[in-house]
Amino acid sequence: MATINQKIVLASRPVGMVSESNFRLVEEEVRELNEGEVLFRAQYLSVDPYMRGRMNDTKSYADPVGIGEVMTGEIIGPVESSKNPRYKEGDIVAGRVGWQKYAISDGKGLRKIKPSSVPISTSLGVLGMPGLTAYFGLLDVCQAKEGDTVVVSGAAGAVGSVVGQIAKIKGCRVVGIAGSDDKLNWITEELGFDAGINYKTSENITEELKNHCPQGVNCYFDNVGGPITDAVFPLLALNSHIAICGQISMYNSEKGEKGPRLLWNLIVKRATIQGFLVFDYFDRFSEAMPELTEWVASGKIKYRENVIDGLENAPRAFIGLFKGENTGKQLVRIS
Ligand code: NAP
Ligand code: FER
Repeated sequence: MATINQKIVLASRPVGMVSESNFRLVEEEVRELNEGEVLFRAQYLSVDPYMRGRMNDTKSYADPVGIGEVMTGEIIGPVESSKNPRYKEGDIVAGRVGWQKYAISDGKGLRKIKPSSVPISTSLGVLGMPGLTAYFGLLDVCQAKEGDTVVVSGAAGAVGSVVGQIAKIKGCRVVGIAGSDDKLNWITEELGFDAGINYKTSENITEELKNHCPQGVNCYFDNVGGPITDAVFPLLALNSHIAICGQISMYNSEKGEKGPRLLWNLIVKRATIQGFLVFDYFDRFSEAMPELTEWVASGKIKYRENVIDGLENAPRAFIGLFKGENTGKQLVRIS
């Protein structure tokens, strides 16, 4: 009997906030494999904020998703059948093949996941792209070192939660900014952050930060941008480093954003601000992975996954990222 694939395609380009009507579920038969190809099945799909950018008709480091094309994204799961000598049935592989249940690949760009004590889903989160982003953004871009005060926005998300924990391992003081008291409880009580600020209820983020960062902010790891970033700038310490990792507060913005206007703070503090992409560090992933893996296996880095079941619910899971519905890494369990 033919195997039926399900995939989520881009139905229309969002104007402003993305909605479920921008996506469509389609079904098609899985074709026969050609020589050199491998068929694998998705157990989990990762939904990530960057995908919002791919829905726009603008070229960046990658092409936009075309209308009717499968949404871009990474899945992980077992090889079902293989005509590629490097992969055999049952191997667990991860690949950036889109929001779909089954994928055929020529093997290029696939990651084979070694069996280990941690669930395979971690390869899309704390031991995948988000974890590596945290690692290089904090240690390379922010140059965090013992004794530094680190502020991270989006602190209870996939990247931010790992940033704060690596900073603690390195002997930093860590303050996280996030959008609910439950999230703040998690990062302070369970993850060891020194303090947290709820940006949705705070009357004055700068004043609250000032209390938590008496020596100023040596490293600011920015996941969100906008007013939260404005609030951190006046507290930068001398020779501080700012990593621009993400600007999620503006990904759905319809109006042309102005700013930033607070750059004079960087003059006074001789601060360095740098945007970065995790893929810039591809050649160094093998340097980070053993350390991250050891930290997760030993419990020095804890993680949480927000799992929604069913490929058909992937759009809802994705949209939830922009509403703060996830604590930790947002995943879709497909089978
Ligand atoms: P995430 O933090 O797990 O999920 C997104 C979170 O952003 C939400 O849970 C929400 O938490 C927060 N948020 C949403 N809208 C916001 C707003 N208007 N203002 C403030 N916070 C808002 O996502 P992630 O995968 O870890 O990614 C975090 C950031 O890193 C994103 O900006 C992403 O684009 C970026 N990133 C960059 C790279 C790179 O290579 N440069 C790689 C991976 C990720 P609250 O409840 O706290 O609002
Ligand atoms: C992200 C935000 C933006 C990300 C990548 C980008 C991998 C890149 C955007 C672009 O090139 O347009 O979270 O994660």
